[in-house]
Amino acid sequence: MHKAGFVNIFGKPNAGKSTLLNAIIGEKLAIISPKVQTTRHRITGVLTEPGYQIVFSDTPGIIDPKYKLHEKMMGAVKSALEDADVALLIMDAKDNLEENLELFSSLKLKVPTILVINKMDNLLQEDVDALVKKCQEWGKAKAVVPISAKQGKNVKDLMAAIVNLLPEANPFYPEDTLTDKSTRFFVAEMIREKIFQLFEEEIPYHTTVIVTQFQEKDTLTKITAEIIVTRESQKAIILGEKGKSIRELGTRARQDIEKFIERKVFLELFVKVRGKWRDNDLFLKEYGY
Ligand SMILES: Nc1nc2c(ncn2[C@@H]2O[C@H](COP(=O)(O)OP(=O)(O)OP(=O)(O)O)[C@@H](O)[C@H]2O)c(=O)[nH]1
Ligand SMILES: [Mg+2]
Repeated sequence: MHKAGFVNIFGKPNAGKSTLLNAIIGEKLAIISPKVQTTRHRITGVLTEPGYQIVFSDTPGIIDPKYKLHEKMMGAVKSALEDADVALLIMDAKDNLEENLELFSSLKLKVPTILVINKMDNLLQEDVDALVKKCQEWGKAKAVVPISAKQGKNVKDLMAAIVNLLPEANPFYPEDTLTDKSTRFFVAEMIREKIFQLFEEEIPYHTTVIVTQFQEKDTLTKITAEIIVTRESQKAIILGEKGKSIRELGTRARQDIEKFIERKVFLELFVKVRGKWRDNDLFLKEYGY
């Protein structure tokens, strides 16, 4: 008997969805930051093991849309709600339980769900146990599993609970498949991650990144990317004094990209101002949303 299915991860911003996807797949597919709303796309990661194949989807954190980019992000959540065979409902152990349960109920999922209590490393074991008990009383999840996605703690138990709920099916993808996203996508995301790490306040939220050139040369890969912002003042901040900030950004991003594609990289970054790109359908489409 072979099992296979789509297991989609849902939760509030910052719950640790992307960290969990990476922990399960064992590759850094999804970017991570301490800031909310880091993930903007649905990102799949395929896990193929003897006896089963799981297509995991990381999704953007669930929010009330404030502009069109948010609407696109919630569109990615909606598509994942529709094709899940199993849903992982993940919350930060320190976040408000009632609020999270209300959100999870509002998703009206008809498929089996697992309630995942993440960041258990921030709690004492007795508090984790009490929280698990309360979650079990909720009654809507097939299983409640406390984990630390960051430390990889209990991820094996979570996997066992998932496989238990998987439908019987043949694999969807060849066994060496890792994801459905392109290398260009991951390169743009790695640059975006560094923007989330290096810049404060509104900058990361007003920024997107597109790869405009990706050329494999003999000894290295030449990549050109554009960083799109909404205002000249943001461009000036990203560039920094005498280009200091963008150089730092470029160095950090290049190191990650080199690790990912296992080649030397020459990375060239440009900053462009596109006012209101987040509310403009044409720009959003051009930028991959
Ligand atoms: N202490 C602790 N921190 C964690 C754990 N898992 C994730 N984090 C941290 O929580 C923050 C958010 O993690 P992400 O994986 O980006 O969260 P997300 O749910 O994907 O967030 P969005 O994409 O914004 O919706 C990061 O700073 C992570 O390092 C964990 O198990 N323990
Ligand atoms: Mg994320």
